[in-house]
Amino acid sequence: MAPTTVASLTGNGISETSPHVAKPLNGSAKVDQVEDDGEGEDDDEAADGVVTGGSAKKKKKKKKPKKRKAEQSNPPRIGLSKLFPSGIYPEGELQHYKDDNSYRITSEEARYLEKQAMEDPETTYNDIRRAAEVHRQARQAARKYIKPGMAMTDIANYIEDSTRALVEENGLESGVGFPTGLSLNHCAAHYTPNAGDTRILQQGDVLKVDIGVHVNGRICDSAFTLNFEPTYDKLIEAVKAATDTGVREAGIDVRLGELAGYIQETMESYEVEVDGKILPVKPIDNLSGHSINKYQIHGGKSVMLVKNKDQTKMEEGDYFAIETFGSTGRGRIVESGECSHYARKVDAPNVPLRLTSAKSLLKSINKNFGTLPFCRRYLDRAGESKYLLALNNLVAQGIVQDYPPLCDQLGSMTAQFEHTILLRPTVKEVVSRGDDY
Ligand code: 57R
Ligand code: CO
Repeated sequence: MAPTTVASLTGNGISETSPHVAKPLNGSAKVDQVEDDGEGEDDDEAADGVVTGGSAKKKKKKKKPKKRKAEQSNPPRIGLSKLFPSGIYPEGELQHYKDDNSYRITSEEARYLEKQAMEDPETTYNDIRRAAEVHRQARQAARKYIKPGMAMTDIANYIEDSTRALVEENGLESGVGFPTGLSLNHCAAHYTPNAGDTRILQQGDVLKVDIGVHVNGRICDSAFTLNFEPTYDKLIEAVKAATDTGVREAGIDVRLGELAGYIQETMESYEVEVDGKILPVKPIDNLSGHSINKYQIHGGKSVMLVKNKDQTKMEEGDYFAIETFGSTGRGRIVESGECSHYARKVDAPNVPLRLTSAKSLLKSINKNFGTLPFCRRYLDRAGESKYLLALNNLVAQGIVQDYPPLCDQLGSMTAQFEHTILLRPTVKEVVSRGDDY
């Protein structure tokens, strides 16, 4: 794992001691230490049956209330504002910028800029960190819960019910960031069950779990791959390493085409042995990571997985999803199968809709999702029914984008890992890093 040091960002109010600085990432879900009113003490004292009579008893020294860590429930249902009464959420993993950008750590000007750059950065950072802590706690439970033999629909509902409870879902202020991706085997992205999907997770499946959480439109987008037998362990190891290379090499002024080259190099340095045959691990050359904007999952900058001539630079303040996909197949996806994923276009054309059902469906989409991605199950949940004609009409009018499942060739296996990173002026923060990946 990349070296991580929490540089003492003194001078801009973010000093070691300030609550902003994350404690080393420990296993258990991080929470604020909560005062223990000590009441319990007495009770259990009583509990151990020692009955003490009359006030004569020597004045017992009031024991200092012991700090007790409020734990997340299982399944996770405790809103994080209860576990972080300070309202301050932990910083992610900090990685220093490479040599030519190291001046940034010190220069007063950089920190001044940080202050000016965005509407109060601390608010934005804190929203991102709250979404990231929800992500860590929801996935921690999901990784324990998901077992072969389960229906994909139940797995989706388990994850989304956790996310909605932990983020304390509240309309467009906080909630699920996009449909829970549960793409299987040769399918790499954009599959989630629709109503009526009876698919069951199999022992030999390779499952990509892509979870999105947002707070005030700040989306934490992070994904991991699960397998339940060792055949494709090497494929998964390759993709985890390729994503960590992308995260480590990302930085201010880094060119997207070059970053893709570093990712490709790591990915292609692995091979997988399947039934005695050695298969190279290929980066999927028509999938990518992406910049993220407020309420917009794809912010327009794509980090491809194969070296290319894209001279576009990463910039100070950029917020990126670094995700890589590896395959034992062609290393190229095509759209295939029934569509579940949709999103209203940010710059949707304002065309008159003749279909009244399309008009009311668009109203519901604007009210419930705005430009955040959604899936058919979320329309069902919002009380919409018999909406397919209207939905396809909105797609045909170019108001809503459809995102069909993206799959390599049948028989191949694909894996994915993804982290969200924040290019702060002074340091790079891997907001979604956890002790799991
Ligand atoms: O991150 C409708 C969603 N995204 C959910 C996530 O890469 C996304 O196609 C979009 O729900 C919509 C890709 N890149 C080309 C632009 C080269 C895919 C794969 C990764 C994923 C899921 C993604 C992609 N495109 N947008 C974010
Ligand atoms: Co993504």
